[in-house]
Amino acid sequence: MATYTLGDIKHDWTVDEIRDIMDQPFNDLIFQAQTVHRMHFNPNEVQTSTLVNIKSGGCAEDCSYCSQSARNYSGLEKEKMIEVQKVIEQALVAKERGATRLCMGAAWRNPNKKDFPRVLEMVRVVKELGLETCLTLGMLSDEQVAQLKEAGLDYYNHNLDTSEAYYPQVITTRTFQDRLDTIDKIQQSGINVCSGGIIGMGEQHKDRAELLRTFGNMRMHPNSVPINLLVPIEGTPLAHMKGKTDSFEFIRVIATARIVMPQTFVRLSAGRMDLTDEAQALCFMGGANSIFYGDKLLTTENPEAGHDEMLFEKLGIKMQQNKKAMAEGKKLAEQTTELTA
Ligand code: SAM
Ligand code: DTB
Ligand code: SF4
Repeated sequence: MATYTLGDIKHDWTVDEIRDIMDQPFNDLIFQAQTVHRMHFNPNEVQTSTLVNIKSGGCAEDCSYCSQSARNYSGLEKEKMIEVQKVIEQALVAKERGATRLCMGAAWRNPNKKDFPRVLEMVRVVKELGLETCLTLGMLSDEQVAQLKEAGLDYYNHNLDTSEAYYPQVITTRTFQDRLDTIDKIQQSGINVCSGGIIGMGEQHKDRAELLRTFGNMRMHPNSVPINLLVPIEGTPLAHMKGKTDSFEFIRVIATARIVMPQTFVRLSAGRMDLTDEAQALCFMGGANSIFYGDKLLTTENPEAGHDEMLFEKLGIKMQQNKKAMAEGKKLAEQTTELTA
């Protein structure tokens, strides 16, 4: 018997409570998750973020899922950081398609001093365009966090990926505690935290419950929790995991995240190429209310924007509106002229 009320914001989850939620009959789980979802959100609205890879490949970390680690043999070329102009171009496309947030990712263990001013500039110009800004750059110094706050960064993404116990099986060049420390710094600065995980790396059911417990017991729940289905990439140590994850298990994790963190945006993230439209619809029923939107993730494919629009249409889902840009009343054409002049 549950000793809490569904929909309450609580920070003292036990792993047994989370497993009881996750393991109940599928229909009961989806019903509970949808009930909680409706207490805090419009059930027919989904937030959309578009990814831009601002620095590709050659990363010093050894994340065994990632095409961008210098230790993996995915065939991805190491590239220099892209120009601000390129970010503007991609931001304009994302905005025109209706995305509300631009998430800029870099294949770094941490940003270096030389590149950082350009990152700050990217935050400023994307904000100018009326999009919300998100960065994911690895670990940050206190000074860098303060500079990002000053530049007006809205969100910082820093995933825990898996349970503390399974973490060393996936990454050895940093610890779970390193990740928690960075998240804590971001949270203290007042920048919104986006932190999630990956399902399908060989972790067990209990590791997924443990990961959700870590998020659920944070002093403040992350503002958004991306749940990624592993994209198995040739040349990475996890390439053999292709086709190994049951989509119902993935949907169970999404629905459990919704119940554990009632006010958090739960993002149906990487891996949608391997999920049917019906499986994705079950994720939305289970309380997912955010996606990565746009034809590409960082280095791999994502469903085409047009396909997502068709799916939303079939489900009667509306994309969350870009209220900031609308309030400013700026026309895209005017901004394009201003920023590309
Ligand atoms: N280097 C930074 C870091 O690791 O924090 C930012 C970029 S990194 C690519 C962002 C996140 O993408 C990772 O933490 C991981 O959760 C996710 N990711 C990377 N490769 C993935 C894959 N093949 N499948 C699913 N998720 C993946
Ligand atoms: C997140 O949780 N997933 C995104 C974003 N945050 C940075 C990245 C997914 C990457 C998938 C594999 C690739 O495209 O390289
Ligand atoms: Fe580097 Fe991030 Fe990829 Fe890990 S996930 S190898 S830190 S880019």
